[in-house]
Amino acid sequence: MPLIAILAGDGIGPEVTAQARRVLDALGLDFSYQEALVGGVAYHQLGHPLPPATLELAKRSDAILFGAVGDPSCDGLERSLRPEQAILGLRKELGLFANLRPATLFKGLEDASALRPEVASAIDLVIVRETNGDVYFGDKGIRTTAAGRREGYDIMSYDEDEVTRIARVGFETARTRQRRLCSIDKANVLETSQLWRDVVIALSADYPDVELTHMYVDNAAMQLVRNPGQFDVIVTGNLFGDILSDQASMCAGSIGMLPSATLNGSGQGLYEPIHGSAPDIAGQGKANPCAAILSAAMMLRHSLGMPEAADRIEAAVAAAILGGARTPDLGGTLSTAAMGDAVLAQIG
Ligand code: GGG
Repeated sequence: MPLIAILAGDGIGPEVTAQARRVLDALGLDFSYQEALVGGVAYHQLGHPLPPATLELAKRSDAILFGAVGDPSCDGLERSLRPEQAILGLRKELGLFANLRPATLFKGLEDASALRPEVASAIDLVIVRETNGDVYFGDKGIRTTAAGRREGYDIMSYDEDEVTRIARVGFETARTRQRRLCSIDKANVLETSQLWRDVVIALSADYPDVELTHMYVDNAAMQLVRNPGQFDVIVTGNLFGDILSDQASMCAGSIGMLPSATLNGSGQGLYEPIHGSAPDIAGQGKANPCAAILSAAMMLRHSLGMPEAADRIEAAVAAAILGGARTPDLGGTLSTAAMGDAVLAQIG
């Protein structure tokens, strides 16, 4: 029986994860679940955002269903103890380097999209974001300059093997879709991006059936809004992918609609909504659980070998949305649990 580690985390994480769990339970399949603390709540109760028992559970699980981390009460802590270090630590410790972030506008959500109506329905893309390198993991600190001023630094780096393995995920993902891959970088300014581009071009020889294009990240941010239909699969680094996927989420109606899968190539994966802990609405039943529910669907497809069950969940979310179910982020009034009910009512 597959073991699912439930790491609900902070803020709205437990609320949305609970709805994903209800939907999984309704499928009538056999899973075993184990829960552990992560993020700010883990720091407060156990002294570390990623306690050893949580990491140990994550390592032996078949898949991790993750909520969100982030807690304003931890703002003054040194960086290694901040809640966000839990998700970075899990990605590094488990080698989870490929973060797939699909952004699609569900039918019925056209009004919620931040895009102009004539282009809104065209958004249907996957962002493949690298999550083991870049400025998130490079040497960093605050030092004193010769002039006596404090200077912060975060080193951006990728080696060619790291670029090759994420680019390969990009090409392979494109092969499951429309065979168009756009690699996003800042190669006109950054050395890291020049290497990135060279490596992606070299790898493209293995994928003659995939159309490869390149775009600077600033242009990509603009093109995403101007003409989202030009994108099929985007492959990019950790920082650019983090930013562009939040932007893409508003094109798809709400950050509450975007799920993600982070994979390490072994079959194991971590599944989480792309949104954070949203402390401003935590505990109020206002959060949209769709991204968490859709993350559970990605888990069934990518880690648990249950694509039909994944299809059932995705179809149920689509039907609930088409039927008018809306949480406040989508302009509606449903509570988190009521949105979960609306999805459950559609599970066939
Ligand atoms: N569920 C996503 C989440 O908790 N995000 C908080 C965060 O700090 N994420 C950092 C990242 O995605 O790189």
